[in-house]
Amino acid sequence: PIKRAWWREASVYQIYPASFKDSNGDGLGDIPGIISELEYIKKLGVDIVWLSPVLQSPQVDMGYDVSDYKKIYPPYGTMADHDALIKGLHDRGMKYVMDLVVNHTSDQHPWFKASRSSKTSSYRDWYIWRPARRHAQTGERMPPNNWESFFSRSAWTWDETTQEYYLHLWASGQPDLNWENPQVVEAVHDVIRFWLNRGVDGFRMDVINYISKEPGLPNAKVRKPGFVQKAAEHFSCGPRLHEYLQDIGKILKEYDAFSVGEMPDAEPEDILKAVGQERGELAMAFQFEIDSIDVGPSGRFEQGTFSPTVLKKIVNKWQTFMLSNSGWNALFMENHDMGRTVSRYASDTPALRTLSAKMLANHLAFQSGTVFLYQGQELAMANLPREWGMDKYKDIECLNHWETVLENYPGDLLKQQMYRERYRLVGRDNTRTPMQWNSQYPHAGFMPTNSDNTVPWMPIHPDYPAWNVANAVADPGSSFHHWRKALKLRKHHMDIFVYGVFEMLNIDVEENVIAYIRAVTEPSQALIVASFSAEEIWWKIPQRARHFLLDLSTDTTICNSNAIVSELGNYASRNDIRLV
Ligand code: TEU
Repeated sequence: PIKRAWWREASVYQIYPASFKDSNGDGLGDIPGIISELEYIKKLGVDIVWLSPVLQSPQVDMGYDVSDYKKIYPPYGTMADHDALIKGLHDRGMKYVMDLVVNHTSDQHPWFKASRSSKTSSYRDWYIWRPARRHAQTGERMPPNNWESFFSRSAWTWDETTQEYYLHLWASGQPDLNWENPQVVEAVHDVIRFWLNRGVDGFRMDVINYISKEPGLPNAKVRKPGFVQKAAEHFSCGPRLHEYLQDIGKILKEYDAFSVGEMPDAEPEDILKAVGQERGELAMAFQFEIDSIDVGPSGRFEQGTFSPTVLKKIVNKWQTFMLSNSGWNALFMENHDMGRTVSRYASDTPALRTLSAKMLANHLAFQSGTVFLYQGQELAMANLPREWGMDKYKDIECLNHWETVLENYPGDLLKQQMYRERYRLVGRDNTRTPMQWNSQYPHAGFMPTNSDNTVPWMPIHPDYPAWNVANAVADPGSSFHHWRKALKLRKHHMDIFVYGVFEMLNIDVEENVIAYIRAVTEPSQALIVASFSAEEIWWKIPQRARHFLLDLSTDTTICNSNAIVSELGNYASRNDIRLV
């Protein structure tokens, strides 16, 4: 049976510091800006705030390239500001989770500078260096294997000074740490303790399942034209992963710290080994099967199509799997690495945008697991405007990919347009436009009014006059209040929504409706129905759920707990319900 724990009952709000609130008018969000909006975050009703990286970094990958693990990136603020943020959250009964990026560092980190300085450096073995191979026919210098970086091209970069390649699964500015080296493991444990002793309540661990690579770093299977190949099977959940996570888990346990591992490309069995409640490793983990529905198997920018039926099967799989194995789900549909859910999975047209956001909130907020909400998701923020040119895009993943598209398809405007459409649908820039606080021209309240001559680091979405915090908080029918009520309702009925059982309905019925039951013992049960149809439909209540209906379909506000009983009463006799 699932043991009760504060982190199972909590909901988490993810903040992207560069885009949340700029307090000093330099065009970049910062920590004092976040502190100035803690009352807003509290009003939403979340319990934990997770900040994407705020540590010292050359910002090659927006801070996911750390150059000093014990220093705050100065444009975000000082260590005192960071302490004040932690205190501000604690004073309001909330907790602070830090983004821990330890699969790799920045190439500007002193560790890497020493490592690349010479083959005899005491830091040489902190990273993954290998000699070149030679092309069988041409004798041309080749990388040690055919692994492809997630940011396009080879995952190896040649270093002239020491005449070897170094591995980087991401940008060449993000060299992978060598976790086989006990000194690396010790240095990471020191960083974890440093921040826990500073009052941080836990960590989100960046691509933590990649830290153990398959010995010998073998070539990946050839699945597509060209030399470089997707190679996750050789570094996802490698042979020593759970040994490393056991060590980290022991430290976290000393502090009763929160943990969520980001585990792309991981199989359910491996995730369960990381999050099983008796395992002593992590509390929960992000898996990316939902994020993969509408992207191709050979990469997020290849063609794919979203399907509610596929979503239904993935949700059912993970809910059932974790609940029956005493694991735990990290529930999310939006973060800083993907498109906005209303545009990607529903509709961001004026008529359907708020309804879509409410429907998606219902669908996510009442599943079993810890709920994660990304900044702006509560406002139904949408994907970038179609007419924005590539000059507006800032994300290295997208820009590197676009470079390869122009190289591989020069003059093929159709192909180029197809990829442009993919960037707009699933690209990471979509969730990195500044938070829209009010309808004030020209910066939507993201920057101080006296900074009109400064351009924000990322353009503000032009729909901010209508879609912003001020309007959402003032409008009882907004998706902001819907999320607020959903989180409140979830807390009111933890026995159902946190600890209750889960049962998906109509699992084999091809329909645009995802309906599931949460239950403890009758009559405390709930039926959550989400319609992904753009039209209003009538939906027959399956016999299984007939006797009890918690109508959270999008056209009714989320009721508070006592109203819910009367609400249920007048549905009991009905055969079907109207879903908007
Ligand atoms: O992301 C890893 C990850 O799974 C996604 O970025 C996804 O793999 C990527 O978009 C390629 O499809 C984490 C961080 O969230 C991301 O922002 C970093 O860029 C990345 O790791 C490297 O640190």
